[in-house]
Amino acid sequence: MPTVHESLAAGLAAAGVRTVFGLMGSGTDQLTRDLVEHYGVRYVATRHEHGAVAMADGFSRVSEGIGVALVSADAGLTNSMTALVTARLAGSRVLAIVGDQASSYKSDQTRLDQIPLESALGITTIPVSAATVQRDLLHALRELDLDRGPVILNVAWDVSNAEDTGSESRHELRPTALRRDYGPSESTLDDVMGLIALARRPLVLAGRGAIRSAAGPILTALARSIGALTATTLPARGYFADDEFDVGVCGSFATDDVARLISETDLVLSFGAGLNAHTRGHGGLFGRARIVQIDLEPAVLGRRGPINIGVIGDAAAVARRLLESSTQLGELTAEERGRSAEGWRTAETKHQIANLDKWRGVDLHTESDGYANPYAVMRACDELLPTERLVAIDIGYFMSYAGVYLESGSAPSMVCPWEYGAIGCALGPAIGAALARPDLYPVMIIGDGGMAATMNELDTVIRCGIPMLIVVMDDGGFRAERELFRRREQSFHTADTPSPDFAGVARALGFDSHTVTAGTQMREVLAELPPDRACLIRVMVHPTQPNPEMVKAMQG
Ligand SMILES: Cc1ncc(C[n+]2csc(CCOP(=O)(O)OP(=O)(O)O)c2C)c(N)n1
Ligand SMILES: [Mg+2]
Repeated sequence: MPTVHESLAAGLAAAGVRTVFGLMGSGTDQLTRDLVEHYGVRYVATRHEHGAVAMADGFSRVSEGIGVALVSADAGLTNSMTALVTARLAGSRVLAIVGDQASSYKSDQTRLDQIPLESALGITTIPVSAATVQRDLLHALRELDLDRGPVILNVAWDVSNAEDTGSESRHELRPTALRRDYGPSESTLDDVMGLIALARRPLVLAGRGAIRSAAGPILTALARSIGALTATTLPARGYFADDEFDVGVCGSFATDDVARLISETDLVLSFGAGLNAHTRGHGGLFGRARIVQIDLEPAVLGRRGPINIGVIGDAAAVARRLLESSTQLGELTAEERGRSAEGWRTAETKHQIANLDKWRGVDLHTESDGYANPYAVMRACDELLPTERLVAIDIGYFMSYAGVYLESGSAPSMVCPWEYGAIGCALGPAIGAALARPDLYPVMIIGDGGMAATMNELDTVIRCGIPMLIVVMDDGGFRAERELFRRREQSFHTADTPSPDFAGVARALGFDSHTVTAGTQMREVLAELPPDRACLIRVMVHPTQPNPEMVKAMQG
């Protein structure tokens, strides 16, 4: 009879897991070893459990696969909590296998009662037992397949080492494909078609859920059929790159010209987007447009703001049904429809979109001694880095420089793990995403505060041989906090923390590194950048550099 850890390893391998992230310890060490030694699974050893879960999260955000993290009991769990909550808020397909103490240890006061703690995170928590281990894993995989967010498998170490007493009734572990099997009623779709028929300027908006359901071609066909422009959320950036009627990113990080265009819409068809305040431009972007939100997860519908119709269903499946109905609509004359058949896809709009220039009006030149102009730095990145790139952005005042101005490659290639608002949230996901998508050149934009909070994983970048470019926007402290103090007309020196020499630290860890104090210097450095080596560039940014996009975003 196999042990529980052997059965878990076999089940994970059978489910197609080829990469796991972890920091081993009580409850997960045997499983880690089995996965590597018996199934050839790639084990990414992280320096902190936060990193393990964050990397698994990033891995799942840009790939079809699930992200698997293995962390140990007690402090392994508590160390991973910020990343677990982030994954939960993002609905990421993360399987966290968490060790636990044997039940006989539970009376020891230093031990946590883990199950209530895990459940309190709002995450589906499955305590693995020796009699049900295979069912437990199947249950977890099915939850993940249904996009119900992360799952914790809690494995006490005595259970891990026990015999799998249910193994006699072994059934084949095959992830299900239930998620596309159900859809909305005819009458709901009729209501949506009613709004489409009336709309003069419809907008098809795609979020991560649309990418997950591979809805791209069908959404483009729908947009063409109903005369809609297309747009994406920031994480789905680039999803409609080939459509000449695509306006790009919708939300707080859209340029003013794009925001003006989007605000003319009278119907938003949102596919797999959470429609949070950022996407809605803090309420201002969609004006009085009607909003139809389509999502697999009922709880998402209308959660972040008013909508007119909520449709439960898979993005591609719903789009296909709407496309079928819209074909009939296309047979009506313009008069019968009350608007032209081309809708918003007119020659004039095409011209307007073709002439969008995100750099128009941006001050790329003002620079004080010793400090680089951050817009010039972003422009250098945008123009000189390989275009098929992954872009990860951390949290801070600097974030809109990359959010607005740095394009990413074929979607999904944006990693913005901002759901829990934690500084230092993005390096782990960037590493996980880079390992999931070695075809993309990984670029990480982070502040000095965020870097200091997460730099323990720099070494993981090197050990994994990831040719990542890390750009640290270093303004010697917490610019976002300075901004809040400034608004209250208070002094902000408490938000200043002089940075260490990140370039020197990175060099010691094996990175190429540079310190940049001018936009032109950034261009020179990037022009010489070897694409196959990890590199950290410390960009010195003025401590009170104004950033109108961020001021706007922070007002909301
Ligand atoms: C875990 C955590 N602690 C504190 C904060 C509050 N906070 C938000 S932005 C920020 C500043 C981050 O500094 P840095 O990475 O240098 O970016 P900057 O704002 O300076 O551009 C802080 C401290 C937070 N969001 N998350
Ligand atoms: Mg800073």
